[in-house]
Amino acid sequence: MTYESAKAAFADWGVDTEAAMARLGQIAISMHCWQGDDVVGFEQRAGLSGGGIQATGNHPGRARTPGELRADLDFAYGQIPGTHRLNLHAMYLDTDANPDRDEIEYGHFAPWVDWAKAQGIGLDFNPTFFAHENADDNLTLSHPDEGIRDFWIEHGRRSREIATGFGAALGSPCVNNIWVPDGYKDVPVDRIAARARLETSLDRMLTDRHDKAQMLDAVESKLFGIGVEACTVGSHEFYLGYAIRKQTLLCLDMGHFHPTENVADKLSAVALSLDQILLHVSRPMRWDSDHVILLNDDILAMAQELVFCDLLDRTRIGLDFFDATISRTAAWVIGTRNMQKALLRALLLPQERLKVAEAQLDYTTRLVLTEEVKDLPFSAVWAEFCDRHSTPDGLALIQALDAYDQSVSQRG
Ligand code: RNT
Ligand code: ZN
Repeated sequence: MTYESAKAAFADWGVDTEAAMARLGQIAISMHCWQGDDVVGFEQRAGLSGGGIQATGNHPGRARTPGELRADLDFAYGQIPGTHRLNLHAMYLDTDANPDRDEIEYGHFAPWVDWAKAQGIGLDFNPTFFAHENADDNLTLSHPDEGIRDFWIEHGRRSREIATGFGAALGSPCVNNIWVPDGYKDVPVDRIAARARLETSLDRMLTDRHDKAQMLDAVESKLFGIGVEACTVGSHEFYLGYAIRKQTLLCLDMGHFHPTENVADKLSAVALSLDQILLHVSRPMRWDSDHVILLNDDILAMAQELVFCDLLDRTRIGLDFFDATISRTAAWVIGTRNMQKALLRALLLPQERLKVAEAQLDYTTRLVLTEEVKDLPFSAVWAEFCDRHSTPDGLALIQALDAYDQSVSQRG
C-alpha cells in the first residue's frame, strides 16, 4: 500500500498521519551503551560482572574499546529514524588513567562528549554499583560497613557531577539513574535497617544541588535478582516513596516487577505524584531476563499509555536489554525501532473516539474500535517515516544489519 492511500485510510478514522509522524520524530529514545559489549565496560581493573545481571551468549563482534563501541553506535543510529540519545554507564569511561569508582571525573568521559556533540546526540548517565570488589556482597549503599557505603556515596556524588557536565556541554538535561543491586539471598531479619541505610546514603549522595536544566536524578527499583532472591533493599515501594519525597524521577524497568504485573498500568498511577518518569523498556521472560524488546502487547500497551495519558513530555524513554547470542548492533536497531513502531501505532489510534466511547460506558463500541483499528495500514506509515529519515526498512535493513555484523565478526 502506498503512503497516500494509508494516509487516506487513517483520515477516514479522523487520524492525521502527518501529525503522528511529526510527533514521533521528536521523541528521542535513550539507547543503552551496555547492549554493545555485554555489560563489560572499559575499566582496566577487571571486576566480576555481579549484581545479578549478566549477558549470555558469545556472538562474535563484541566491542572491546570505546572506539569500537562508538563505531557500532554510529552504525546503529544510522538504521534508526530520528535523533536519539546514548545512555552511558560509569564503567564505560574512556581514559588512559585508571581511576577507581570513587575517583572518576568528567575528563574521563570527555571523548564521549566530543562524540555526542559531533553526532548531535544527548547523553544520559548511570553510576555503576556492580562489577567491583566493594559490591561483591551484593550490598553497596546499604552495606553495614560505613567505609563501603562512603565509597559508593562518593561514586554516586561524582556521577552526578559528571552527568551535570554532560548536560551543560550538550545543552540537554542528562538523566543520572541510580540502580543498586543491594539485597539478600536468604531471608533477612532486619530489613528496615538495610532500607534506612540505603535512604541515608541516597540522601547524602543527593545533597549537592545541581541545575535541573543540566541533570535529573532518577532512582530504579527492582523486585529481585540472581543471588538476591529473598529481599531487594531498593524495592518498588521504597523508591516510589523516595522519588515522591525527594522529587526525583522514578525509573520503571519493565523487568523489575512480578511477571503478571502490567507495568504500563503503573504510568498513570505514578504520574499523578511525580513530575517526570524514566522508563527502562525491556522484555522479561519468566524473570528479569532483559531480552530484546519485541513489538508485542506489553510494548504496545506502554506506548499507548504514554500517548493516551499525554505523558510523552514528562517521560524519558530508556531501553534496557542485552543479548549476546545475536548481533549486538542488530539488537539495538531492532529493539529501538520496535519502541518507535509502538509509539507510532499509539499515535495513529483514534484516541478521541475511543475515550468518548469509554466515557459513555459504551464498551461495545470501545471493543469494536480497538479490534477494527488493528487492520489499519500502520506499516505504510512506518515505511514512509523511515524513508523521510533516509533509514532503510525491510529487506534493505536486513542486508545492512547483516553486512555490518559480518564486518565486525573478526574482532577477537
Ligand atoms: C538491573 C537494572 C539496571 C541495569 C543497568 C545495566 O537489573 O535493570 O538498569 O540493567 O544499570
Ligand atoms: Zn534497568
